[in-house]
Amino acid sequence: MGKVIVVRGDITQITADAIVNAANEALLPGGGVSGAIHRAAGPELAEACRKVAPCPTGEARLTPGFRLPAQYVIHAVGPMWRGGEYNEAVLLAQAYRSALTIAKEHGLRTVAFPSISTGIYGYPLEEAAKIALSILLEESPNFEALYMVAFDEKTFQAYNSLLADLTSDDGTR
Ligand code: AR6
Repeated sequence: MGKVIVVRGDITQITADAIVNAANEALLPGGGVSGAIHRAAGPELAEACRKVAPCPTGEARLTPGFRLPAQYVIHAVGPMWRGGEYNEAVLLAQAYRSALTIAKEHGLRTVAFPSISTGIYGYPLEEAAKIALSILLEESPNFEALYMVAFDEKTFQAYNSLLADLTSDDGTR
């Protein structure tokens, strides 16, 4: 059975079969983790994105990783937070599931995620973490390892303590 591992760091430095990008529907470089991934991968990434764009919210697209240590980038589009009554939770879950479906289709064994939608898109961290980790735990048997890469301490703590709660076997969950 595969593992879900929360790490603190910069996803552009992670060696995995694929890293996931928190992308926008146009698959344009943008800011946040997407900007960082495009800078590290080089200009070929924007060109590859152009060929597979657009990507509706909740879906994902695969490109090579170019100059990244990761072989592939899976571009997943999470929802913009608009107060919680616009299907945000369903769309966020779909973004994670779509990324993992593409990974399985390509036989990828290790995939690293950023915290999709909780930066520029404003999704509340704790709620997003519950959705993300429940899907990663459910899908982990299909992979060698799934990583959640937290860029800042607050995100790291939120995912780490929730993962501990969700995987404790003392019967309290
Ligand atoms: N490694 C890992 N996580 C990172 C990194 C990094 N190098 N840099 C930032 N994060 P965001 P969103 C974290 O805003 O909310 C872009 O312009 C960040 O701290 O990147 O889904 C896209 O093009 C946060 O925890 O993505 C879209 O237009 C998490 O990554 C829009 O922003 C996600 O924050 C998507 O917004």
